Amino acid sequence: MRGVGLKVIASRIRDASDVFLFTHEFADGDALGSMVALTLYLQAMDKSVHAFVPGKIQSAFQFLATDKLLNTMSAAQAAVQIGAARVTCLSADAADIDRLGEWKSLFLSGAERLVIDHHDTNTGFGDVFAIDGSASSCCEILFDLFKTINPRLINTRIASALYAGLVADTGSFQYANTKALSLVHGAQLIDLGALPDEISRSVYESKSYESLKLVAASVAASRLMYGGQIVVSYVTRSMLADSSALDEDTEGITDELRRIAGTKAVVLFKEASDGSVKVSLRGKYGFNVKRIATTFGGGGHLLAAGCTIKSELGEAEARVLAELDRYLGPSRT
Ligand SMILES: [Mn+2]
Repeated sequence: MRGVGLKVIASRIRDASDVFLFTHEFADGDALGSMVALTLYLQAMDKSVHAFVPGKIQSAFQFLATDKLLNTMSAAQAAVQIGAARVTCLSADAADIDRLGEWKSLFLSGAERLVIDHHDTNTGFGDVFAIDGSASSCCEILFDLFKTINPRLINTRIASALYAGLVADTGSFQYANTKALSLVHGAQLIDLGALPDEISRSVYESKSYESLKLVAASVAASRLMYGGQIVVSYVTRSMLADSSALDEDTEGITDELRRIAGTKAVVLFKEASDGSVKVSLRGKYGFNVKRIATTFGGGGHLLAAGCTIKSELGEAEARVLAELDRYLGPSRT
């Protein structure tokens, strides 16, 4: 654990009366599970709490009541409240401040800024931070935090949100970040009422037909490179339009591509609506993709990382491949 540790974060939260919560753009299961769990837990502590999630919230997590609990306050209302009261801002699961998207300046205007994260690349933004790169998910850290504050406040809904984040970030306890402790935490959350079958169904079997068509298009467009070690694929604006899919529907594509035997890494180039290219990287067999993401100002974990390149798709691909050449040699076929 880098930073202040959970006891200090716990005492800052106890002292707060108004809390604004923040997480990263394209919020995944861990990000949304963290926001829902924190909202419910802080409500149970009788805090005034509002969560600000950038962009649109993916529908797969509606079973956690994301529509009722998150993004309930407008930017204008938030600005009024943060000007009138002492508001503690807490970011969870965001590796750097730019990932807070449109809510970055709101986070910065808080009276106090706390950061909880499990991304090794997090350099510790905010006034006080607790970063545990060995935790599988931010939800695992929050579970410890809630136990530190008062374990009796962890009800079934909070346990379900934490379990959802744990399942999402470990790929159902399959990825290398799955520690013995992750399974212990999973078991404890089931004891507290989380339903593993219901949550897995919601996380993995509640995709829109459009998102599946987008996965199919991206698999069809993929290329095996570097002697089959790397699979590269794309999500272009026209692929999104053709499948009637949304930007957030790109979630499952890397999971599908990483299933190919013999591949060490997946590189997915996604054309964003603002003209930049979002690059998602997934490694296997210990292939470090974080070093590639950080070269382009991104971050993440050893085996799951990402970055944004402000250029058109062809140039972004050329730059990332040039970086891969350094590790895999110049033969791209
Ligand atoms: Mn996470």
